This record gives sequence, structure tokens and C-alpha cells, in this order.
Amino acid sequence: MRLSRYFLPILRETPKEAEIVSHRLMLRAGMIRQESAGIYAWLPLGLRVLNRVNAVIRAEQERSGAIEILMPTIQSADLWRESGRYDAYGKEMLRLRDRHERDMLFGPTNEEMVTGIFRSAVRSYKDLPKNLYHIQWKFRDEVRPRFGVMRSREFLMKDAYSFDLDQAGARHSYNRMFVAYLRTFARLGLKAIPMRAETGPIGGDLSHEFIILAQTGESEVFCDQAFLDFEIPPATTDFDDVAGLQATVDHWTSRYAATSEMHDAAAFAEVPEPARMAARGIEVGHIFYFGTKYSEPMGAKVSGPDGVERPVHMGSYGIGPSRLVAAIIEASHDEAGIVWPDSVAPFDVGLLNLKAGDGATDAACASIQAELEEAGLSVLYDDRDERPGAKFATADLIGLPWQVVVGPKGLAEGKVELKRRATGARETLAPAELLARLRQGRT
Ligand code: P5A
Repeated sequence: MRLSRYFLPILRETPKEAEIVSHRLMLRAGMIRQESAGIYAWLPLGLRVLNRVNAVIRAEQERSGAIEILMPTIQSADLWRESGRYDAYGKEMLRLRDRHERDMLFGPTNEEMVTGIFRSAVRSYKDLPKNLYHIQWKFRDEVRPRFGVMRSREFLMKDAYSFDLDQAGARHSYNRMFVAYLRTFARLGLKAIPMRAETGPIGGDLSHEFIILAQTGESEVFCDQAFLDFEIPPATTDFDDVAGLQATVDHWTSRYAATSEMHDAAAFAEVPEPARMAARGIEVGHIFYFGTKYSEPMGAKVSGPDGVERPVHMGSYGIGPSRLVAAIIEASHDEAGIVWPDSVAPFDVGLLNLKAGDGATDAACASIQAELEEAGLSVLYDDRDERPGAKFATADLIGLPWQVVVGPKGLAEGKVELKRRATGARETLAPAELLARLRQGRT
């Protein structure tokens, strides 16, 4: 992609309304634009990151056995009357009325709808277990939307819903998501700690929030520092191994970790003093087991091996991809701007032409761009007629993992410069060596 033809509305000034660094950087880097309080448009650079975050989430959902669907944003109030949540949900629910005076709503979550889909199709335990997920916009009329997409009113959620014959099966489904979440957040370059959590309007009595530590986080959390060194379950994890997954989850819940609502000061005091962490964190995921809370009133039943019908045991599992984009920036930035982890960077490489208009430099850049793109790397080519200083500043601000700097002086010696954004390390090499070097990866 040539920057001269792209849409990257960079802001020179630091926006005053933005209180935290991720919000400031997302606005400055032209990733998002506020349309109303807590409602944002995603601009090209932001959308590329959001799509990459979704791709990692999808890959790990599929690995764990979940199946993708897509439910609508607008739901009928009647479904929510069946579960009793239509009145209980309160002011956070955006209620609408269609031209036939039917009560509708913009979905804040999908437990009711997915239960409706399930009950219309599944009758027997032989069709279990199932886990259906989608990635869809939600609306919650938050009292205090703030920090940009971190706490917005319209936001993207990956929500998965599991169905099992009994509690033991549901526990395994819960464990599958638990492990999938550990892998997802690690692939996004984040250290997320599972913490015992309150279940709120979703319900149930088993629940973990996945929290990343950050000073600007809205949650107050208490945990054992040992978690930061825990090993992430490998890609080869067998998600059908009931005992194996339980052992992994047991390990990841063996130390103290709780949000303020679930905090137990006496238990926390038993954590050895140097490992005791009282910190702030960002909730990037939340998983729930709530048994038959929805299946019972909504009549989602299956017949068991004994022929007796019973309501299915369910859980739901949420991740906020739009919040994650901001959370990744909170965890990875410096004075100059964003430092994207390779897995979610909007482009792999920024190609900086220091003398746009110069025949030899233009030709060298065009051939580098073609070669790298041919090899499957995404390149943002800064071909604008701008000072080198402005190009360096833009490249650092938008945080692409690699910068290839091409100028007439270096080219005269057959060299270009390669900079790693995360470390600032620079090296000079021949254009022909670039691809192999990039494939070799970080350092
Ligand atoms: C689980 C999936 C649920 O809604 N029902 C379906 C359950 N859980 S949750 O904790 O309420 O939300 C799941 C994740 O969504 C993100 N999130 C938000 N992101 C941005 N702005 C918001 N206002 C917002 N509210 C929730 C969080 O990542 C949360 O963990």
C-alpha cells in the first residue's frame, strides 16, 4: 500500500479529551474517530489491527473445538422475556421499537438467542458437546463510556456458548475455553492472568476474568506475581484430554488471584510478601459457567442415554477484541508511539523513501515493495513528498514492527537500513538480503 493513496489521518496535536495513552495514540495514529459518546468509527489502520486480533481469536477458538456462527445485532424482546432478563437488564440495554410496534433491542450479549438456536435443532445427548461462537458488535449504554474503545457503548465481542449434558461435561467445556484464552492472549503479546470474578447480570457461580496488568486499568486486582512466569499451554494441547486440561486449569488457578469484588484479604495475606501484587488491570476476557439458568426457563432440553429429557448445562465466554486493541497499546508503546507485536501489526513493514521523486530511490523502493509483498509480507510504502524527519515520526507513531529506510546515499553503496521498532536496533544491508533477514524475524 502506498501511503500517498492511503487514508491515514494522523493528528499532530495530542487530543485533549484522551486521558490514557492508548486512547491518545489511537486518535493520533488515525485508527479511530469518535462518532458519538462511546461510539467509534474504525479507520483503515485501526481496522487492520482489529481484523488481525480477530484472526488470532478465531484460530484459537477453532483449535479448541468452537464453531463460528453469526447472530444479528438486533434481537426481539420476546426472547429476553422468556429468560426473565428483559426487565432485569436495566438501563444498559438499548431498547428499540420497530414500525409494527414490536419491542426490539440492540444485543448487549447473546445467551438467549443462542439458546433459541440450540433448542430448535438439538434433541439428543449424542449431538453434544457443542460450542457456538460469533464475533459481533454489542451495545451497552454504559453510564460512563471512557478511554476510547476501552470502555465504549458500541464494542466488538467474541462470545462463545457451550452446551453439555451435565455439569462434568460443562466443566470440560469451560476448561477448553480457559486454555484457549491463555493461548489467545499470549499470541497477542499479552500476559493475562485468570482471576476469580463476580458473575453480574450473566449469572452462575463459576467465573474467571482474564486481566492484564496496567496502571490505567479500571479493575483493582490482587494476585501472586508467580503467574507472570507461568508457561502458556502449547499449540499441541489436546483439547479432548479431560484430565490434562483440568490439570492445566488447576495449575493456572493454584495461586491467589482475585478482582476486588472477590478479594479475600486473609487468603491474600498468605501469599509470600515479595510476590504479593495489589495492582490495576484491564479485563480483556470473562468466562462463565451458569448451568441451566437459561436452558431451564427457555426449554432447551436434550434426552440423555437413559431417555430422560433434561435442560442442558451452559457456559458463555467473552473476549473484547476492540478493547484488546487499546489494551495491547497500553502494554506496548514508548515516547514515540505504538510498538505493535508482530502478530497484530497493521502492516509488517514500513518502507520509507527518503527522497521521493528521485529516480533511483523510487525504483529501489518499488522493487523492494514488490518483492516483499510477493513473499506475503504487508508493506506500507511512505512515498510521500515529505521531510525524512516527518516520515520517521509517522513510522514510529504507527508502530510497524520493521522499518526499511531507503535513501540515495545508502543506495549509492548498495545498502538500505533496517530498523526494528521494538528495540530501535538498526542494521545496514543490501536490498537483496532484506527478505531473508525479515523471515529470520526478531532481534
Ligand atoms: C460472556 C460472553 C459477557 O457478556 N456473555 C457472552 C458474557 N461477558 S462480559 O464480561 O460482560 O463481556 C465480555 C468481554 O467484552 C468486553 N467488554 C467491553 N469492551 C469494550 N467496551 C465495553 N463497554 C465492554 N464491555 C465488555 C470485555 O473484554 C469483556 O471481558
